[in-house]
Amino acid sequence: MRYLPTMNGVITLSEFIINRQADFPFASGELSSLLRDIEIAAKRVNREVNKAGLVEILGATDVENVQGETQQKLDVYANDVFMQTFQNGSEVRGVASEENEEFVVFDNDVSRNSKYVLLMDPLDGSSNIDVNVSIGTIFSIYRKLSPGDELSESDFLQSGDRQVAAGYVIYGSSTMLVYTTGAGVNGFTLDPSIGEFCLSHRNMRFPEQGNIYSINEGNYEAFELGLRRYLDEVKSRQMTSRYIGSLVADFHRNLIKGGIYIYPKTLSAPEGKLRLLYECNPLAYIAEEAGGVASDGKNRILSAEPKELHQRIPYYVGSKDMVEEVEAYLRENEDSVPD
Ligand code: P6P
Repeated sequence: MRYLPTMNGVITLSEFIINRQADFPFASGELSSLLRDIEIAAKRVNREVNKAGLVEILGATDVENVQGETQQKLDVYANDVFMQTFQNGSEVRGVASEENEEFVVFDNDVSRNSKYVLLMDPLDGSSNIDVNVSIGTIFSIYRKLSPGDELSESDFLQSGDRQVAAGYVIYGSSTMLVYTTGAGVNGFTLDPSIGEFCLSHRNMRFPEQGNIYSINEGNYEAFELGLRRYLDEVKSRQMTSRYIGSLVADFHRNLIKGGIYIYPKTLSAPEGKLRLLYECNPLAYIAEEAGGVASDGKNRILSAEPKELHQRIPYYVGSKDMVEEVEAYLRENEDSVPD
């Protein structure tokens, strides 16, 4: 007799990945295995992030971990956890991380034949840890381009359109993993009672319109004229300003409620602050898969041709109508002399 579920069961991330793999008949399971490696590392980082406040309080006594090592700064710790997991998992040939100047190559026998590379910001917004504000991990996965077991920087300098998967983990009031492989965006919430990420937000969509704008208005005077006029306009409509200072947290809230996140160029930082490869591209992939838009104020983020690993780019991401409206303000004022 065929089993017929008697209740709407909980679907774990692992089950979801396996079910989805069936949708890709030629999938060899490596990407599924890599996504599960990310899940394992996220659980380990989550455990330490949740203690961070305690460590901070105890920080004066030089907290040591069980190996007798001095407690590392959490963003370096997170980087180590992900790197160790990827090395053990052997599903990526190499990783480029915000925490490492150069990309890292995994040279064990299995990794040598891996066909993927990964880029990540292991713990974005980590300056917020000691004030207990949500932080996040951001990751982006590409197929390796170099032949055989060779690997070069060009394998990491691919446009965002070529990503095979991307996602983020948000360590907040709950811990969530949100990702896409190009067939929509799904969110999984960690259930600590069973230690599993469980499907909680199926087929996430950016509301086309929103009422929230996220930007550091402390830099208002340094913004270009079109952006200042846009901000003046949204204030006149009494829209809601929400800026956490943690990209993943602002992006996640806007994805659910509708809104726009802006980190623009300024006179002193003409390329803005955020990194193209491991912050803007993965979230842009998620945004577009969820019906949103991501641009540098003029051009689509996912079309940008990277020149170096840690390059920055101005960033406008969120609800379609909101990004398109601010782009119009920028276009109409791009040649104007500032007020
Ligand atoms: P500012 C965190 O350092 C970060 O990269 C993003 O997570 C955040 O949105 C932004 O920088 C905050 O930067 O200059 O407004 O403090």
